[in-house]
Order: sequence, then C-alpha cells, then structure tokens
Amino acid sequence: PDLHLIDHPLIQHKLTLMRRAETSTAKFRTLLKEISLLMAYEVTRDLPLKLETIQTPMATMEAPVLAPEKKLVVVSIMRAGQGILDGILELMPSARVGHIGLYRDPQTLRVIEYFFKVPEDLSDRDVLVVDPMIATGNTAVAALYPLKQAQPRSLRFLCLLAAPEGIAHFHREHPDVPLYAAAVDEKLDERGYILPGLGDAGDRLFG
Ligand code: HSX
Repeated sequence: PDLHLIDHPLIQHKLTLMRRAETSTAKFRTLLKEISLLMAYEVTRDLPLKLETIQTPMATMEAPVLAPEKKLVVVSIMRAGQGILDGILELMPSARVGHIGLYRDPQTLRVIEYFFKVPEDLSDRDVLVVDPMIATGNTAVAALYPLKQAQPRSLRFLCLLAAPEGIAHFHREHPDVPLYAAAVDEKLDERGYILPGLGDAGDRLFG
C-alpha cells in the first residue's frame, strides 16, 4: 500500500502538542498550520519544474522554476481541511483551491455530499486532497470518487492522523492514490473516533 509516513521530529513534536487536551484553539490552529507547511514540503517533492533563463547580478543562467501551467490544486474537505489548506497556501500562495463538503447521515451512516466546487478542467493538474483525520475512511473514500471522474494528472491525499481501519478502507477503494500521514494511531472507538487521537479536529480548530 502507498502510505507515506511523514514523521520528521518537528512534526512529531507539534503533533504531540496538538493531541494534548489542554491545548487551546488558537494554539491548535497555529500548530496545524505549521505542521501543514512541513508536510507540504514532503508531499510536493516531485512537482514538475522547468528551466527559465534568468539574470543574477553575476551572470545569465538557466534556473528551475515550478512549471506555471501545472499549478497545484488543493482540495479541502470541509470543514477541518481548512486548517491544512491555510498552511499550504502560505507555502504556495498561487495554488488553486477546491472545496468538498460531506456529512454522515445520522440514520443510514452513509456519506452525503452537500458541496462540491473545484477548479474547472483538472486534466493537466496535480490535485492534493487534505483533511486532518482518516477515521473509518468513509469521508476520504467518498471525496476521491468525484475527483477521479475529473481525471486530474495526479491525485494524492494528505492527512495528519489515520486509524488502521481507515487506511485499510482507503487502500481497498483507492489503491492508486498515495496517502500521506504524520501518524497512524491505534484504533477507532465505538463511535468511530480515533484513539488516542486528538478529538474532533473541526471542533478543536473552530470551537
Ligand atoms: C472528521 O471526520 C474529519 O475531519 C474527517 O472529515 C472525518 C473523518 O472520519 P471518517 O469519515 O474517516 O470516519 O470530521
């Protein structure tokens, strides 16, 4: 399975601070943003470059720049994905942005899409989907289907924390989508929350 664990010491340390129950909303937000910056560095390692002729104070040279026609699209799964999106946009201010809104029907437990807006024509773009948590995996799995229909050049998923059950579900449904996470936790509780986890990421981010 295509699971990339991004466990840089700075990320691990900041994640521990996020997990602590006493960490405030303000601090939680800052930490998620900082971790997202660090993870974005790793996730974008293979972005395409092209050479441009530039002039340094000393000489002319062919220097690498990000291929402009290939602007990355970051798709945030509402609402907690916003926390990661903010960090990535700080690093790549001209990235394009999409939003997907999903909720779980309390009766049927099925995932229902209530919002879907992504940039037009993803066919020559790299798409990075972000959501801090993969618990059962239902949300991530559902979010990826409509994106696959848009046939982006590449598709990958970035989360902070994942449960083994959710990772297995993700890989079963989308074995072709690389998954990046900062940590894999122990298990899910009976309500589908990650243990030991960090609680509800949306609530901790927004209150
Ligand atoms: C939380 O639940 C997260 O931000 C995700 O959107 C979702 C993960 O749960 P699951 O669908 O993997 O069980 O709001």
